[in-house]
Amino acid sequence: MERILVTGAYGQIGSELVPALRDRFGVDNVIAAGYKNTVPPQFFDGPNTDVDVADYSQLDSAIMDHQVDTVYHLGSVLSALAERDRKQAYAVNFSGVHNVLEAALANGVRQVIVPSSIAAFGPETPAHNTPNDTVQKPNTIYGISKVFTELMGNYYTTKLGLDVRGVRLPGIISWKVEPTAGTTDYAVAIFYGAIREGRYASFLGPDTCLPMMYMPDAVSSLIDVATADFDRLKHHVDYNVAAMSFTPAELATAIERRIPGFEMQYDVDPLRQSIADSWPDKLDDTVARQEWDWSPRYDLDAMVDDMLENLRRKLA
Ligand code: AKB
Repeated sequence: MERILVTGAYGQIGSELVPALRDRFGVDNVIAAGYKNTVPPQFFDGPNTDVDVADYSQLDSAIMDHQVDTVYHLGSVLSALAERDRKQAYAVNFSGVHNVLEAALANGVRQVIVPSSIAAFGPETPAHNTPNDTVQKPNTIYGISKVFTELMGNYYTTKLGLDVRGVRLPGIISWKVEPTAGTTDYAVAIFYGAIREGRYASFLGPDTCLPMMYMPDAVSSLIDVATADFDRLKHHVDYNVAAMSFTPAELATAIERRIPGFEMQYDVDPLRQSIADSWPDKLDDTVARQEWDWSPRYDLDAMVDDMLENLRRKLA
């Protein structure tokens, strides 16, 4: 039986991954771990705990106390905040990953799932149809931590026998919980601006093309890679997954088609623009399709329709 611990459980992805895992594996078998957060009411149906991933002993106790055999490690400081607070980024993104892997090994955990990101690529990476296996060399703290995560995960799998898996997530678009501190967050904030005020000022320039994905596909990518047949996998923590790529101007046009009169302005933030400029604009995900049948459901139009419908209902 699966006993799953999810770190970063109350964040943008955790808030949707935990219910999906509870549906599939039973509410009592999925332990949501936040850090100094009040437990959101929608998590009251199952077990919750408080874990600082930068503290090995807290992870060790949570895994032991709840007899965990699988960890989804989502706790992470995102790209823009990591540039501003390198100390916190190091504690969470480097020590946190190391602690999770060591605590998993020490307690006989079967599997660890940990997302990487498009941030694991850098300015020297081919930006168009970025291959799965190519030059990485990111120039951000967050990106460096994701390369560290990929390499450590692959090491623990091949050398130490812990089954570690992960995908390189693009910017994630969702309506339940707003992301904070990322570079791709404009693609969520724009929907709030469009519905509330009919306008939005983007902190990325109009032609900044980035890979993006709608939340249901992101949740599927994590569960699908976790449940894939190990014998088919030639990679472990470093799978490109793609769904759509667009610029702020293209997203604004798609919204304007549904909300006539929507006004897009640009108020570029140099920090986040420079991070975005170092990332690919479109990933080639052939390897994930071949090794575990990855296939996304949402393109730009399907995502915009679904976002507007659900966010209008939420904000009404
Ligand atoms: C960020 O913008 O930092 C994240 C990511 C692409 O990993 N959404």
